[in-house]
Order: sequence, then structure tokens, then C-alpha cells
Amino acid sequence: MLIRSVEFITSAVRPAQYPDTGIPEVAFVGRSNVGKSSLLNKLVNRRHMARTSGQPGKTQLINFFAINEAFYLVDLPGYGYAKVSKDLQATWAPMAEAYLQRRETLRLVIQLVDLRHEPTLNDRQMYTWLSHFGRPPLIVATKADKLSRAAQSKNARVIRQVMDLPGDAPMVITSSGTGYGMDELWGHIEQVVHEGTDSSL
Ligand SMILES: Nc1nc2c(ncn2[C@@H]2O[C@H](COP(=O)(O)OP(=O)(O)OP(=O)(O)O)[C@@H](O)[C@H]2O)c(=O)[nH]1
Ligand SMILES: [Mg+2]
Repeated sequence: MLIRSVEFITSAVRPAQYPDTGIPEVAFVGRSNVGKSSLLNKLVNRRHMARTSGQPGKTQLINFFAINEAFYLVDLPGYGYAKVSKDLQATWAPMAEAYLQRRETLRLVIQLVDLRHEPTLNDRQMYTWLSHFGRPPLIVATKADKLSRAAQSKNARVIRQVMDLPGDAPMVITSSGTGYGMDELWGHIEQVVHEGTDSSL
């Protein structure tokens, strides 16, 4: 993908606050600290587009970023981190659920899981829930740089099994440290936003 422009558009809680330009969008969901914001930054080659942190719960609103003024990438707050306050957990569900269920311009949900660990109950519930609402997510396993090649393949198999992915469902292994998997992931995004790599631009 040729990135010509990256622009932070807005942070939203309620549907009335979402951008209403009608351009397609791709959203990133996953457990708190799994690496959603880091992956977004690596995808667009900007170190600080989305805020990241070693402390779970960094992203607390729905953040919209416009790419090439053609589509949005959407950073959602993470779910399922016990230490995030009860108040925050209580606001996450309605905020993210409303978005994921009703956003008409949402073309693809990308669900991140940590390649180092077995998916959690929350991960499985999120996958099932999204599939139930007709948005089966693309699974992306993050933090591959922390594992050997052999461990990557082994853990990828475990994730497929535990998440109960259909045999033909793609799964992308990535590292926001090295950039591994970014081209493959862009391939999936390009398919739904209809913006390809056009060298004549
Ligand atoms: N080694 C390594 N560390 C990563 C990778 N991706 C993210 N991290 C680290 O994991 C931590 C969490 O990353 P974030 O991108 O903030 O995670 P998040 O999913 O956006 O978290 P919330 O906003 O809390 O939901 C940070 O310390 C990152 O540096 C990766 O691919 N490799
Ligand atoms: Mg984040």
C-alpha cells in the first residue's frame, strides 16, 4: 500500500460522534496490551499515530485515522484486562458493541491475539460474538519477534485449534517490531477498501 496521507480524524464514544463521510473502514480489536495500536503504527509507518503503552488500557476511545483520504483504520480499546477499573470495563462493552454491531461502513474486523499465549476465554467469546453478528474477523497473531520460527508455527496451530477457525480461514502472523507480516495484512485490507498499490500515483 502506498501511504500518501495519514490523518487522525476523531475519538468517539457514541455513534453520533463517528465520522459520517461514508468511506470504508477496517477496525482492530483484541485484548488490552495485545498490540493493536503498535500494529496500526507499523502498518502506516508512523511511530506515534496511535498511542501505545506497556500499561494495558492505553486506548480508551474509538479512534479513527484516515488513510489516503480513502478509508479509515479504527483503533478500539482493548477488552478483558482485569486490572482496568470496573468503570472502564462497564463502558467498554456498550461503546465497542454498538460500534461493532451497527457501523455500516465497517468492512473488516481484524482481531489480534498474542502469538505467545493460548487465546483467552475473552478472545474466543469475541470471535464467536463477531461471527454471530456476521462479521467473522481476520485473526492476526502478534509479537512474533518474541518467538523462534519453530515456536511460531507450533503456537499458530494451537491458536487455530483453540479459536476453532474454519480450515480455510486465513491467519496472519505479524511483528510490529520487525514489520513481519505487514504486506500480507495490507493485502487483506486492500481487498475490502479497494485501494491497491498503484505505482502510477
Ligand atoms: N516485542 C514486541 N512488542 C510489541 C509488539 N506489539 C506491541 N508490543 C508491545 O506491547 C505493548 C502494548 O502495545 P499496544 O500497541 O499499546 O497494545 P494495545 O493492544 O493497543 O493496548 P490497549 O490500548 O491497552 O488496548 C507495548 O509495550 C508494545 O511495545 C510486537 O510485535 N513485538
Ligand atoms: Mg491501544
